[in-house]
Amino acid sequence: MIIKDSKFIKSTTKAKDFPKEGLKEVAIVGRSNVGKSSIINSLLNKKKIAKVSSTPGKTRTINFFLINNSVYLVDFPGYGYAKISKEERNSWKFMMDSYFLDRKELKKVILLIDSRHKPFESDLLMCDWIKYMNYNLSIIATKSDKLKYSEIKRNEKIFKDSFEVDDMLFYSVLKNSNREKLSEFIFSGI
Ligand SMILES: Nc1nc2c(ncn2[C@@H]2O[C@H](COP(=O)(O)OP(=O)(O)OP(=O)(O)O)[C@@H](O)[C@H]2O)c(=O)[nH]1
Ligand SMILES: [Mg+2]
Repeated sequence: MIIKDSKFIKSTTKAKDFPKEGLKEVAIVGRSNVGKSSIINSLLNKKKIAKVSSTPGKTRTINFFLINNSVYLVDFPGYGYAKISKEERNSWKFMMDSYFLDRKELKKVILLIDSRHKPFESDLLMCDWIKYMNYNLSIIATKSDKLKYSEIKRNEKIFKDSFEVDDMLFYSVLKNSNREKLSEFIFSGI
């Protein structure tokens, strides 16, 4: 898909505020700090459309971005952040459930994982949860600028085996050179 137009529509934590036009949606999920908001900025070629921070826990709401007036890209708060209270964890889970448990508009989930690390238990759980709900799932391994080509190849095999997902892309927002490929990857099949 060629992105001609993109705009931020809304941030919310409540199901009653989710868009109601019935447009297709693609969700971006992953651990805190893995690079969800950064990859949205890179994809849309806008430096600050999604808020980025080097401190985990930057995104606290569900954020809807409208692409070409036809598809919503949805940015979520991350998980796996250690310094979080029980109440915050519960409210995160409540927010995730309110969106994911019955979202007909959701055509695909993109799970972001850190290309440098072995799969985290929380990532494997998220992967299982998405599959259990029967959503289409693809994986993007972020921050690939930190790895050598041989390390990418090695980790790709580990990730494909652990997550049992074939559809996988390594990406770096610093290199930013594969934006067309990223767009194709994110929106294919929806
Ligand atoms: N080297 C490198 N750093 C990256 C890349 N993508 C993101 N980062 C950095 O990772 C940090 C976290 O990025 P965010 O996009 O805010 O991460 P997030 O997943 O949205 O985090 P939460 O909103 O807390 O869930 C920032 O310091 C980014 O600059 C990448 O491809 N390469
Ligand atoms: Mg974020």
